[in-house]
Amino acid sequence: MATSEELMQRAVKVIPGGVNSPVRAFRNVGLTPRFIERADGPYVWDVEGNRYLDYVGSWGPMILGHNDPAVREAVQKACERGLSFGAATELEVQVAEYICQTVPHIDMVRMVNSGTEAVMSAIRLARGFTGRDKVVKFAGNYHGHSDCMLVAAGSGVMTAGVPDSAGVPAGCAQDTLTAVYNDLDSVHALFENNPGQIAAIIVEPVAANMGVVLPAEGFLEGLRALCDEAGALLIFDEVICGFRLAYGGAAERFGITPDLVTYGKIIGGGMPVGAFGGKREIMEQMAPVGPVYQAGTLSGNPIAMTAGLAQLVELHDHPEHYERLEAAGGRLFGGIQQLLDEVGAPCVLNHIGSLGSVFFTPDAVADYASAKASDTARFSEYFRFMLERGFYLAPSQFEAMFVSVAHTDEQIDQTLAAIREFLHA
Ligand code: KE4
Repeated sequence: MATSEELMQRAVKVIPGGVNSPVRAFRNVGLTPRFIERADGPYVWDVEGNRYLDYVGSWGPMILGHNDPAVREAVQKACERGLSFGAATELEVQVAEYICQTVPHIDMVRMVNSGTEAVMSAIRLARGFTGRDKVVKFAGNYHGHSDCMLVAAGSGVMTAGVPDSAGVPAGCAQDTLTAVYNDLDSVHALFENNPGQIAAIIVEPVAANMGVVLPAEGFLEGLRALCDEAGALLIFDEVICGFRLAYGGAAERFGITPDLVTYGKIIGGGMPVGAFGGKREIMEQMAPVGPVYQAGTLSGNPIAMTAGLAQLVELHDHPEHYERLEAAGGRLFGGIQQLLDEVGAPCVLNHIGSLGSVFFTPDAVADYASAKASDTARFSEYFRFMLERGFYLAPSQFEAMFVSVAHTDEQIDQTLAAIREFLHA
């Protein structure tokens, strides 16, 4: 059996950085990534047979735990009927009906293959529906890697965005305006400076890509009001929050109705699925009915739909799963907060439900600037300490811990014991 080191030496020769997604390279923590060979329940095993309690959960999809029997058996059966047809299927109708019947703010939905694709399509739809070009996003929010979302704030918050990646033309960035998360004045200023030009605001209703940052009291309500006032659309990017913070996501948890919502991760049950949905009058602008084009060879793929539907049905029909997620998250994050208080550690913990992040900074983290003040070297020590003791955390200060239904109280207590040891080391 090859080791992770050996596999990484081979991988870097044929895959850029040895990985198919940069964060997996463990560069932020200065380690060779563990090559994972299998997973079950709350655990993953690397190629050397080391077992880890998994707090990444494939970055969110594995909310029921890995290898959930309901999802696995449905997929195994579906494979016998063929993997992909590139044609309309009854299953796609069932999935769309299920989502529209169970998520109040969705009249229509279109399936795609990733969160990036869902966001890219929703932005194009908002621009097509409103006839406007500009979009507001927030520093520290990540919405996938489509050109117009890889944008940083311009020199002043009022100016057009600047590319946040090589290869993104200024022309793609100039219509993306960047505001400060939890700062409604910064959003209001953009509307003032771009009257009648803003198609949409896109926001992570609970941010999880600068680490977890919760919306301040009134923040989401303020965005809703600003959009209503300006005739812009409010897009909730629920790729992480969707079906996690509640079955209806952050929209349900915070009681805010977005015009469009994007999904990924959980909606696929571990298979590559994204989706965007919302009000009928908006969604009917999509081809082939309306003028906004979007397409995908594997969109609505029968195996992916089978996995996603099995997971959504399991979550929707068993509300006790959400009770467990809240209880498990409360035990873990409540326990971590207690440890931080006990030790007086210069750390801040942000958490909600089964999502949370420990920031290695003594000051409150409410936006990107305060998140970036964290001591990433200290985070790396924490990450390595936990990995060596069999706890698999996201390899970056600016990601989240994901708790699943499969994590037991005993495993959570073992995690807390390891964190206590680290804080006292
Ligand atoms: P994907 O294209 O990776 O399926 O989704 C993009 C995306 C969109 N919106 C939000 C709020 C997201 O968090 C993501 C992707 N999340 C990251 C983890 N922070 C995926 C991990 C990775 O890039 O490998």
